[in-house]
Amino acid sequence: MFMATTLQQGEGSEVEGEGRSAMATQRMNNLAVMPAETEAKRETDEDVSISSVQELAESGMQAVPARFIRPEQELASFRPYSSLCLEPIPMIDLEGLLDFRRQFTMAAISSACRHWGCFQIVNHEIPQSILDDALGAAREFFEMPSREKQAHKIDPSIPNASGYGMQSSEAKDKVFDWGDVMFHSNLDSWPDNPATYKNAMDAYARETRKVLESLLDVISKELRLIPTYFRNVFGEFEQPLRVNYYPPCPQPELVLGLRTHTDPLVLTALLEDQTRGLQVKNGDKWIPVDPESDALVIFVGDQLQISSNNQYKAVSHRAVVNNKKARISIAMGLAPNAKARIRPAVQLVDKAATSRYETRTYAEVRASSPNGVRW
Ligand SMILES: O=C(O)CCC(=O)C(=O)O
Repeated sequence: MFMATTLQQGEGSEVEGEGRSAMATQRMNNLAVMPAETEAKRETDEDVSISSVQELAESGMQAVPARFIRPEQELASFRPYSSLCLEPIPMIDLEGLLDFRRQFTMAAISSACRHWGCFQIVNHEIPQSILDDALGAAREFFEMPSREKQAHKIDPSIPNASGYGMQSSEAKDKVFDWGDVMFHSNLDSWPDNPATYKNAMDAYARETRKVLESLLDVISKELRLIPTYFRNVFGEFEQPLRVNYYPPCPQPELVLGLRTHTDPLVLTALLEDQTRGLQVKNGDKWIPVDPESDALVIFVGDQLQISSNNQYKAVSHRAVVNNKKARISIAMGLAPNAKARIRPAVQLVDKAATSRYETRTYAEVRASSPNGVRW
């Protein structure tokens, strides 16, 4: 359970059968190119509209469109590496907060936030059925016919709008990510189909919020702040939720399912199906995170980094894809209230550690730092 294993793009166990769309096949015939032609072709792809990566993937093309191919320098970080020299991200048993291991467990959480900006948790008290139902509803949603999903099409020009679309519909660098997303900006805009979706996501979000709030209390105490410090300064949290779908890709070594980013939030919990894909950055290394069916991955977000005056680090992470099996993940975060004033806690700013940030409202922070991943 605690061992990291090698993640190489292209790994996976089986292909999930999906129908193929003639329209997508036609688009792929128009778009598919070999990597050597990438740069030139990227320009001419500008005006071709693609509305779903899933549809493209189901078309059966053999080469990914140039628009999806990451730049050369980034591709270098995809090279296979051995698991033997990789330390896995910390795994923290939250039951330890309830018994004689409490101090130790609190220190482990704090240390993970300082040195990794992420960790996995088990024994978080969220019933397994709630996790399974959320993943099941997500899968059912993405397995619906395209027109049903497109009924919830996102308008990428509206910041923070909810809806369905490609991961990268707002990517500034014009390289697309190999994935689709159903985004809910604050537990809103639930689709009617599948019928289970709203209840399953609601239950998952409610339970996960409890866990994230109790982690925040621990984090406050470990910074020698009052336990409710962060809840007080961030105001009534918003709860953005991203349901991610990464179809199999014929050339996984050339693309990312989700680009490298930090979350512009306080804390995020990520639930994954049993397919590998998440990688986190530690120093200059990318570390694969092995999914565990009963675990959640926790990420420190930008606002916690600022409030802790850089004592805790927002972690850079990304999703890679494989050529055999679709992958689903559900990310739920705590976002400060738009009016919350984001600044380092005064208790953490002294002569030795001057404030590294100016004070801004969360609305200002969000408007000024779009990272291409809708949150
Ligand atoms: O799917 C993953 O592994 C990463 C998801 C993520 O980082 C996000 O939704 O912001």
